[in-house]
Amino acid sequence: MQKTLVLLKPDAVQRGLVGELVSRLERKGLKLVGMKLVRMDDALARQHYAEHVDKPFFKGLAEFITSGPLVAMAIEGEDAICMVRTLMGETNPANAAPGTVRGDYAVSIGLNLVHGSDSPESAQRELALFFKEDEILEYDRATDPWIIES
Ligand code: DAT
Ligand code: MG
Repeated sequence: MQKTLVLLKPDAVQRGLVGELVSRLERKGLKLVGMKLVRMDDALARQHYAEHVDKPFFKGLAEFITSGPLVAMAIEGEDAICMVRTLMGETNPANAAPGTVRGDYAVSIGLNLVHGSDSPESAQRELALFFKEDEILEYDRATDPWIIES
């Protein structure tokens, strides 16, 4: 089992797509183990996007990501990191396949609706930026209709 951080970015909240995007993760069978509405500030943006701080697009990225509330989620599942990235689609919506979030709903590389951690190390680091330990709940396998115990 893996945990990963998913952000429904300010454009998703503003466009009223939160329900639809949460629904896509739920229908896939991924488990929601933490969720909150967050307004990122500059300091958090620099920490979260540490790998991009020196890139030319960082200023715009930071302005966008701090521009309004976003939904932060802790998502759990087998291969959750890769599954979320596949559901999101390519970073540039021009290359994102139909059926993915970015393929279906986005036209701009900046306003691309979702974030998903890209490795187990990033997931651990990023989850800690948005959630205290006790804000991520233990997932109850006993009630999971996707799991057949023999
Ligand atoms: P991803 O969000 O798919 O992990 P990333 O980590 O490379 O992509 O970049 C983080 C975010 O930064 C991305 O969602 C949108 C923005 N971004 C990336 N490359 C960009 C570019 N060339 N121009 C503008 N924004 C960019
Ligand atoms: Mg990334």
